[in-house]
Amino acid sequence: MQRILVLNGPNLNLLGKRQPNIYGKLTLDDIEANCAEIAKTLGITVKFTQSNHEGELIDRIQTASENFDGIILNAGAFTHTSVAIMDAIGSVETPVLELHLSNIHKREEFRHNSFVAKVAIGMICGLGANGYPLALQAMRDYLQAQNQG
Ligand code: CA2
Repeated sequence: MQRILVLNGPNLNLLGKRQPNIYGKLTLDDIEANCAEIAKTLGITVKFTQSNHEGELIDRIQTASENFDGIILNAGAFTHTSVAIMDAIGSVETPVLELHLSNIHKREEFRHNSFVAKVAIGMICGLGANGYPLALQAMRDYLQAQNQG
């Protein structure tokens, strides 16, 4: 059974409470509950976490391989600024799939660059909360393919 860590970055704890026009009405707890349901149908285990702190996210990326086979990462605004998170991903074997609720390419210019994208296996963005189950399925399939290869 594949074990997947869903890691959410800064301000994502505010989901559903502010700016629903951009990020939707669901709270992070709602999304976590959806992920737990989907995990059962996908035959995977999922741990869902959030941190507002760059160093904490880095620690979780560095230690993920102790308990997880893959990481789904919505690094929030650190996506566009953090060479340190990029380096952490680059330094581990655990595959990372980048995820965003909004379509970062359709938004302000400063959101178009992603440091995470340079080291991620792929990216899902612009599909709102639906991106989370899609990312879980994509990571499950990626890990399965790796194990067969
Ligand atoms: O679209 C995404 O998932 C983002 O990672 C969300 C980040 C943003 O900085 C990225 O460019 C794209 C922002 C998360 C902040 O979430 C809030 C939710 C509700 C109210 C305020 C912020």
